This record gives sequence, structure tokens and C-alpha cells, in this order.
Amino acid sequence: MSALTSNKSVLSWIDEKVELVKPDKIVWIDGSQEQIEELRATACSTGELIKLNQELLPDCYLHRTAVNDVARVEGRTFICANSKEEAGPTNNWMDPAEAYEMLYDIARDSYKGRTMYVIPYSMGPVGSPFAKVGIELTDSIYVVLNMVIMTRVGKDVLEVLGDSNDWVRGLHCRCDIDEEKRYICQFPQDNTIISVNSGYGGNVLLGKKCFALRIASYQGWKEGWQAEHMLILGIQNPEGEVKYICAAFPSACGKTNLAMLIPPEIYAEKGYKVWCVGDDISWIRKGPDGRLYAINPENGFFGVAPGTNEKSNPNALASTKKGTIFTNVAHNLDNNTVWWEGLDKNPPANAVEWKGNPWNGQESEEKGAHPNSRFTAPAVNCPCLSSEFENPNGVPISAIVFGGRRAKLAPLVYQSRDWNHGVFVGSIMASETTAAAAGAVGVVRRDPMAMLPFCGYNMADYWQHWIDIGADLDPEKAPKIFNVNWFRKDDEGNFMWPGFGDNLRVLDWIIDRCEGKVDAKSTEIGYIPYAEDINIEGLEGEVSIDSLNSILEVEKELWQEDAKGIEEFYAKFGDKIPPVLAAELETLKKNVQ
Ligand code: OXD
Ligand code: MN
Repeated sequence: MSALTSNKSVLSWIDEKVELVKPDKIVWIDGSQEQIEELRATACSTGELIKLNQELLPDCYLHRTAVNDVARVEGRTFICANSKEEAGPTNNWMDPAEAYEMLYDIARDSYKGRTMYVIPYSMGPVGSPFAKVGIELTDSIYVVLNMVIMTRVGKDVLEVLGDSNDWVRGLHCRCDIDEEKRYICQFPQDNTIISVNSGYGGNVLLGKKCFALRIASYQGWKEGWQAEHMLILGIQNPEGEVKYICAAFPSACGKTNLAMLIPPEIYAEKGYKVWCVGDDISWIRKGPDGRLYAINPENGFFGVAPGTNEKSNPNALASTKKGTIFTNVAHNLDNNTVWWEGLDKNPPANAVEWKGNPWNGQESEEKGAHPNSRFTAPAVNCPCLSSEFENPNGVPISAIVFGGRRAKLAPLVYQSRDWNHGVFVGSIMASETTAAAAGAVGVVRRDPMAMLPFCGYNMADYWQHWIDIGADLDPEKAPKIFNVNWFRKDDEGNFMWPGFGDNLRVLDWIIDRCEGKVDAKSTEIGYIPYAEDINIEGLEGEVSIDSLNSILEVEKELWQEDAKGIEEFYAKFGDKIPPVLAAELETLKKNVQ
């Protein structure tokens, strides 16, 4: 098949990689429906995909990864910056020359007997001033078909690229899915990503975490913009005005649910609507009017399946009803559909679990779906997709929200005193770990701005970049910065806030604060709502003013403890800690004394 471009930098890079991995055949992905159909058919013939019930789930497929390959592997993810200091203390680092040599040794000849797929893709609407081009080489049809959903793929991307050398190189080699030789390496100074020995989404859909966060965060640092692990949603009030919020939460803390939130009845009745622009990643830059604008660089949702249901997230569920690839969920053999824990209370008896073994969901103690099983669904399927989704100039941001999963400490919501204090609030984010990454679940770890696994350079430089971005904004136009915690528990271990759609009640207060419509209490940690200002109409029996007051409480002893944890965390960065943040920490310590 002949190349789809005459771009010399593209062709020579591909030639080099062909020489290295030795494919039998090269296929350029042109984005056409015929080609997609052909690839689906091939993948079904080899068992890589299972075609699901086309009446109930048109164009939907099931895939199972290797049992040892079900999540991102942070321990094997490297930022191969020129020096260890550039990667910083929170990233694994490898010398770039050594990394290339090691990776090339692993990749050498690994496409023998296989096809090389060349995927030209755009992160962001093709041709948007925010958008960036990438090319991923892969030997996996599953990767191609996922990239076709998650990004904009095809010939038009190469047309926009023209002769430019400004594109991100991505080489993915499945090899033998050997855990011991699994590496996900980013080379920010070379715009390059190499991923070997994995077939799991977060490790191999190189446009997502590897490019749109790790490489892009570095590009943003150099070019004056930001790549963030944030959802984008729009809240439309009864007058029809829409305000946009970007929100950062660690993996599997409900970003997709929040991004597609269904307003509680009393809000819906009044005419409130919520629109989803993105559920995972934001690229943010200053617009001509001096405000910050954000786009979602992705084109689909790579969502966690378990727990997604008609109640928790009907919009996400609706998004999975066509053109979706399911990964590591249970296969219901009776009707050739899929099932996962938390979908409904009726697990199939005649099924195959995620590892591929026969499974009786009515009787088995084992799980049918892996806790990190996923759906890859086209954004256009989402019933609440924002009309601004394709806007090449993005949407103006009113508020930035940080959040984590904390059983104690963090109140339901608080607002930072100003931008720099907001950067501090983001930098001290911490959360109990989930199944999205391999490792222990439920341990509290610091996850600044939810970027711990995704920041492509020294986190201290990243914080300084945040401070610099703020310094360049007119404070009147800068988004206000907040922190939320939907996961606070009482002494009996019960969640104190209903969460899900009711989170709109908190976002409503946030928007009111942005517009100066509501007062707040100045406390040791920032501004906290007066309980009366959070609308709890319709939550009778679930939340009272008293219980609200207790989730809004600042418990000084816990904060004193936390300040020690922050100090320890900051100490890792030595004297690279931005003075602004060191001063904010001193203020916090003084305030909670
Ligand atoms: C994701 C993650 O898949 O953060 O979005 O792990
Ligand atoms: Mn994520």
C-alpha cells in the first residue's frame, strides 16, 4: 500500500522503524468506513475481537487482554528526559540513549509475520489551533480500532500536517506481552513515545495518556499552554447561559460520571442542563479575550465499565450502545451481549468471564468483569454531548475544580483564596488509590492535579508553570479554583454525600461564587460555603443542614497531620519547590495551628 503522505520527516521515520521491526506488510489507516469494516472482520477471524449482538449492540465488539495486562503500569512508565532532574522525583527516569537501545533491542524484528498499521491522528478537532498531530505505528488491530474511536484518524490529518515536522512519533509493539519487558517510554525532547509488550488501552492508545498528557504537558510548558487530566462540562442555567468547568480527579474517581451528570429533579424542572465536552483530558490556553479556553483533545470515552449503570451514568451507558469496543467485561452467551459488576442486579448465568473462562454470574464468587474493564465509545453517541464539542477554539472556563477520594479531611467543597493558593490546593491533592493502575487499592497517595502518573517533566516546574499561567491572566478573568470531595465518610464508614447527579448542587454553588452571587466563610483553608447556600431541596432524609455542616467542617488536627504529609512530599523536590508554594504551605501550617 502506498504512503498517504509525502512528508519527508514522516516517511523517513517510518522507514527507520520498518527496518527495525520488519513487518510483512504496511497498511496506512485512511479513516474510511470500508477499511474499518475490513479490520473488524480480520480481528474477528483471528479471535482478537468478538462481534456482539448486532441488533442490540450494533457495531459493538468485545476484546480480552492478556490476564497480566489489564491496567496502566506506572512502575514501568518512564520519562526519558535528558536528565533525571528534568523528569523530577515523581517520574521514573531512564537515560534516553540507554532507553532507545534497550527498547530497540526489544522491538527488533517483532513485527515479523505481522502487519504494521500506520495511524495518522489528530488530538483535537482537525486543524484547530489547539490540535496536534501524531502518528502511531502498531501491530494490533485492536489498537487501530480503539484509536479510530478515541482520536480523529485518517488522510485529512496528514493533509493538515503537510510538510511539517511538528508531530508526535509513537511506536507500539505487542511483542510477547511479557510483563518483565513491558515499558511505556516518553521522550519529551524528541516528541516520541515507545510502548512495548502491552496491549492494554492506557499503555498502547498512544494518543491518550502518553501524548495528550505526558508529551503534551511538556509541550505546553515550552509553548505556554496546559495539558491537564481534567474533564470539561458545561452547566446551562434556566436562562440558557452555559458556564464551563474543568475538573481534575485521579483515575477512577468518577470523572466520566461527573462529566455526564444528570441534574437532580428539582434542577431539571427549573431547566438546568449539563453538557459534556470531555471526560478525561483538557488542553487549555489563553484566548484572544484574555480568558482561558479548553478543548477536549479526544474523540471518544475510554471509561471504566464496572459501576456504570442506568442510575449512576445513563449517558455513558447510552454512549456504549453502538460502535463501542468493550475490554475485559463478561460475555453473556445467551444474547451475545456484555455484562459487568454494577450494571444491574441480574448477572448472566451462561457467560464467559473476563479471562475467557465459563462463568455463572448467578452462582460464582468470582468477578465477571475485571475491576478496570473498559468501554471505548464514540463521543458522538453521548446524549448530553456539548454542541461545543467540535468548537476548534474551545470553551471559556469559569472554574477549575480539584478533587480526590478522601474518607476524612477534605470538606465537600472549598474555594481557594486566589490563583496561587489554588495552585497550592491542586499541588496537595491526595486520593485513595483505585484499580485504574496496577498496585494496591485504597492507599492514600499524593496526586497533584491528578497528574502524578501523567506529568511529562519535573512536577515542581509544572507547578511553576501553573503559577506563570496565572500571573499572565487578569485576575478578573482567571478561572476561580476549588476543591471538592464527594467521598467523605462518617465514623460508621457511610458516605456523607449522595454524589452522582446531586454533585450539581455543589457545582451550582461554585458557579454562583464565580459570579459573585453568594457569600462564603473565610476559614483556615480557604472559602467554605454557608450550609444554607448549598441547595438540598429534594434531599430530605439524606442530607440535612446539620450533616452538611459536618461535611463542611475544617478539622484542624487532621490538617496539622496533613501539613506534615505535604511537607514530606514537597521535600522530595528540594529547592525546586516554587517559593509561592512554600509560602502557601507556611500559611496553612500557621492557620491550622
Ligand atoms: C484513565 C486513567 O484511563 O486515568 O483515564 O487511568
Ligand atoms: Mn484518566
